[in-house]
Amino acid sequence: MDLYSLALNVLLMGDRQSGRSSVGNALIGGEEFQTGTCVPGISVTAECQRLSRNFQRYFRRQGVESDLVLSVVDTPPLLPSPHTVSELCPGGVHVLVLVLRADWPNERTHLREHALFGPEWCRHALLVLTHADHLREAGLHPSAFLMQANDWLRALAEEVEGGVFFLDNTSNWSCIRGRPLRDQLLRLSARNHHKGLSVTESLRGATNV
Ligand SMILES: Nc1nc2c(ncn2[C@@H]2O[C@H](COP(=O)(O)OP(=O)(O)OP(=O)(O)O)[C@@H](O)[C@H]2O)c(=O)[nH]1
Ligand SMILES: [Mg+2]
Repeated sequence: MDLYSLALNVLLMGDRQSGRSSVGNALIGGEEFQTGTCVPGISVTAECQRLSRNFQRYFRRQGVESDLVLSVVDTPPLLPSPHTVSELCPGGVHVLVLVLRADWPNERTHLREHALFGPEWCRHALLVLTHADHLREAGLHPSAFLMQANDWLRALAEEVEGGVFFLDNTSNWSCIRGRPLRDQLLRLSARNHHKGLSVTESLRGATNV
């Protein structure tokens, strides 16, 4: 029987301590990206790291079972260089996962995806709000949270084509919550016909932006 394989590159981006590495672990289904609280001003993740996993017979494509080979690139809080992105994501970035903390809604972020990818970035992006357990503790439903959110966060939530996903890591979410997030990623990538997002032409070869 024929078996297809689909390889997707996922780039995590977000501020210091936003929960990027935890989201990476949920996606890959393990604890391989190092997570933890850091001394003020220094991130646990100091350089880009790429981890891959093959999910066998993960979905059906045109009626045929297909493997999903997911490569996740974790990043430090600074915008990765165009060179690094091109090197770690050959074939482009299929999905850009923007990670924010739901319990720090006043924090303006350093997210500057457009600087790397140009205006196309939002067609490949989805927003993950971590620390959703704090919302639950405050008795706030995710939809109510978004309605009350700052203008920039509401605008961002509407701009990203992949939608918004709430996560908390207080339960066994790596395995439980990883699957729906992977499925959401897969749907978004399919809408883009699994075409990768490339670093803006003008930035190719540059070492910094
Ligand atoms: N309560 C709670 N804690 C979380 C959640 N997600 C992550 N954390 C914790 O927050 C801390 C930071 O998480 P990381 O995944 O390391 O965040 P990061 O963005 O990779 O951090 P740096 O690499 O240091 O910038 C860790 O102690 C996590 O266990 C969540 O949803 N709820
Ligand atoms: Mg990290």
